[in-house]
Amino acid sequence: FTLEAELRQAIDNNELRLYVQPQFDGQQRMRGAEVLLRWHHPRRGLIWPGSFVPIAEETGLIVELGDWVLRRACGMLTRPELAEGTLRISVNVSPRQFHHAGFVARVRDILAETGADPARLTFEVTEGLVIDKVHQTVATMSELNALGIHFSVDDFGTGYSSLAYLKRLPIQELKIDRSFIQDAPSDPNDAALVDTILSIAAHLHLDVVAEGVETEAQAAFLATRAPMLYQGYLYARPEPEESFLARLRDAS
Ligand code: G
Ligand code: G
Ligand code: MN
Ligand code: NA
Repeated sequence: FTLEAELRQAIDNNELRLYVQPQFDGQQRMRGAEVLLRWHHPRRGLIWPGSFVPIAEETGLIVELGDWVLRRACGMLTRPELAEGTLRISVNVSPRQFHHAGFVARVRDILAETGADPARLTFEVTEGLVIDKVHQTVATMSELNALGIHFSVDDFGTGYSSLAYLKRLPIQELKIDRSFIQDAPSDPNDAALVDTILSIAAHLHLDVVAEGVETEAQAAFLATRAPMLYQGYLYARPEPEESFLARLRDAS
């Protein structure tokens, strides 16, 4: 069996799991969470998305996989622990999934099916989404924006998007890639890059999430800069959906 053949079966065999990693504001209040896919393989054990999302992208399986993730994330939003609150749920959307014909229609179907509030959803996309497809990207994003869905640029600063594209895209948030966060407290070059990203975000009126915050020194550095959300092992690791919901019950 190849991983590809097994991945085709993984949804039907109920082997995929939704993990959830919270995002906090500067006052340690939880404001949102990112859902992250994991594959509980019967023989290989827990497989991280880095090992199978690229295969899903290449084979087109990402469309079905992406639908599954979105349906589960929307289902989670309607659970009592989340339904009444204001927490945002961020879902990763890959380029092939985004540009697949009928993406907007399927998002509408999943919203209708689950009853989730689209105004609580953020789609995380990467800069590669735009390559050769500016008009299509803007059009699709605008349709989803009209439903209330926000867009966040994931891994910001590591791709090839120009600032001209950034200005034209109807996005609401930038996620600072963890490679910049890592050494920002000690490396003046990384500190300058973080400040540059924060300046772009401020000028374009975008929210900011710092990802991969692992140390107090990184958090302290960021706290002196600008208001933003913090996501990383320092605060919480990605955890199974049920323990995330239990965390919300404990907090209330
Ligand atoms: O959890 P890990 O570090 O292995 O994640 C690796 C990559 O997989 C990240 O870039 C993340 O965006 C991506 N990823 C995680 N979950 C999903 C998902 O549900 N859909 C897509 N398209 N990518 C995902
Ligand atoms: O590319 P994307 O941002 O979607 O991927 C998020 C990935 O980063 C997830 O796989 C998650 O497990 C991982 N992650 C989250 N917080 C941290 C952290 O503090 N340190 C590291 N090294 N990885 C993290
Ligand atoms: Mn992400
Ligand atoms: Na990222």
